[in-house]
Amino acid sequence: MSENSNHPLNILSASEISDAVSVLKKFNKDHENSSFSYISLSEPDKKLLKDNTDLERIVKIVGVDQKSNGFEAEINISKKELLTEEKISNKAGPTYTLAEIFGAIELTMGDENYQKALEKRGIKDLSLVQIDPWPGGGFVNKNIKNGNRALRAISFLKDSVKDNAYARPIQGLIAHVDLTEKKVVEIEDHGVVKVPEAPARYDKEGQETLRENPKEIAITQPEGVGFSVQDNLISWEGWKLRASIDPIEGLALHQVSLNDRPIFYRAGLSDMVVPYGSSDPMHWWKAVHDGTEYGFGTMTNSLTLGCDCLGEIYYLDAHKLAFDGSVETIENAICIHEEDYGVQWKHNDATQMGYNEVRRSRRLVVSSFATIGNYDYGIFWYLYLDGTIQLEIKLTGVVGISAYHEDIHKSGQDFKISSELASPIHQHLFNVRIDWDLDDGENQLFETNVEPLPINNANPEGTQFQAVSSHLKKESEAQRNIAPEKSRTWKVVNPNKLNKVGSPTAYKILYGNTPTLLSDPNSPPGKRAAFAKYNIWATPFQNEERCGGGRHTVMHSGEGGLEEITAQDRNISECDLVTWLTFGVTHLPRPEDWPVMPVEYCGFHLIPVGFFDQNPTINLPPSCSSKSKSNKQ
Ligand SMILES: [Cu+2]
Repeated sequence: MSENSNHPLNILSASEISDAVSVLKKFNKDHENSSFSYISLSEPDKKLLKDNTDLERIVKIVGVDQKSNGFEAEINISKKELLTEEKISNKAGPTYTLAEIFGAIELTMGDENYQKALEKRGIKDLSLVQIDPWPGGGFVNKNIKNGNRALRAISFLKDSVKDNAYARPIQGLIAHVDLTEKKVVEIEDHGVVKVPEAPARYDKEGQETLRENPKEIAITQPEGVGFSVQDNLISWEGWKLRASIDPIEGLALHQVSLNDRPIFYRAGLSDMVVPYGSSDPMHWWKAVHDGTEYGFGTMTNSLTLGCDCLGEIYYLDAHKLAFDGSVETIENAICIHEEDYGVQWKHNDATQMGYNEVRRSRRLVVSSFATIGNYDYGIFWYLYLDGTIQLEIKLTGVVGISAYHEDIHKSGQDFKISSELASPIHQHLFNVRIDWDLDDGENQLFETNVEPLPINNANPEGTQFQAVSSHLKKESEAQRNIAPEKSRTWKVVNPNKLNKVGSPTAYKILYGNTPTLLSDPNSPPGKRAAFAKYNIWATPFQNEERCGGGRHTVMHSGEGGLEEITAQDRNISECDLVTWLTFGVTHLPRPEDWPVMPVEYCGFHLIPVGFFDQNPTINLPPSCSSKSKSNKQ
């Protein structure tokens, strides 16, 4: 990627990040000892950007100072000026920095009472103990002073350096770490449960035998790939979009258009929560916001060619601000490639022998992976030839785990996944914010339900049903859940652009089966993750409204999220529309999820409805690959 290209939405370069930090430290010497969690482009006003691509680059840096106070600074890197610097309220603090996470591990490891609790369990070799710090889920230990930042540390035991420590949870032991005071304030000990013994390695060397290698599938594109990339601008089959990595949201898409018709301006993960539903003392309090508390972008992986990504791949690197103010490059952070996707359309004319028209579908994949603690999440955006856009989240990694004990664990809340281990019931709920720009204008939101018609003279046999659409005109009307029995969908409409049949152009939001939040609305997770109460919310665009659970969520009790954002009940009847889509998985762990979980999927589709006048792939030429072989040839 060239360093000097200047589109306002280009990915931040390494030199821009180091320049920004230098400017910040030059204007405020106190930041020599600050630790950082976030840098991102302050994206320019989208109206300004429409007619002007030569704009100054402004970034936002977030972190915590030496006294654990959060700060947020805006820096003009084009002019090397510090524009603003504000303290972040300690009621709702910024994302944990890696310095705090490592600090919590170190403080726990060095705590005498923690070491004594380990000794009670027969554990003396600290080098084999793995400590995982967790946010408190909105529950604050009584010994943590109001306004201080904190983490809880739980522990696991390895039998060697390369071992999977999650096989041996150290049950009943939680260290409460006050990050502001830099000390362990309590060792919570619920009693000794035998540490499980069986190993659960998932690497090659950890398996007794490996099955025979399946036959190779080689994906080659001898004529080259069908897409082109310039900086972070991707073009493919009429689609144009930009991709970037935001420290909190992870992979974000910008200015998505098809045949020069805008669809949405920006889409990214606004928040995410993993509430646990078990009564086990190791888990009941967990409800981590993996985005705003840890950061999908900060935890993004470098992808490996041929392993993570198969075929003809184009990679984009991302640069992040490390906790110490240096720049880290995540090589191969975003993977771009094409995939064959089976049949796009087909008809076999039964009246004419041999008249068989078939066209193949393909999709462009823009993806990334982030590892947050024991879980790994793939963010996969797919663009299809027929105008469909799909977001798929891939969930994998290692499930939360406890040493099984019949007095602690309850069927229905804790699932035995091996003879020694139980894994608690929990949810993974994602919220994606989409800033629509459908057909370049103001948009409306409709809900469609399909309902049976009453039996009467017009419907004497009760065979009839109909689609009933209603215009959602206020924020309060647009807080809705899926209803599979009514085939419920929502439609984003441009009322000022009509298609050939005279209806406004539109895209519909189509979910699969997806849960909403199960925590009580008055519980800390219920308040902090209120965004997950509804599958859809809608708001009129406001630049600062980016996070469904509030801009900063560390130690907060529910301020600033979608409930507060929509409390004014603003008019959305025709506006610069933003939808907030909640979806996810309620996870009942199974033996097959151990020792590492096969990928589980969730997400949604955005499908054109009258955006085109007919099947937009009708003009696809037939392509019957001569390289395919069968048992007959
Ligand atoms: Cu899970």
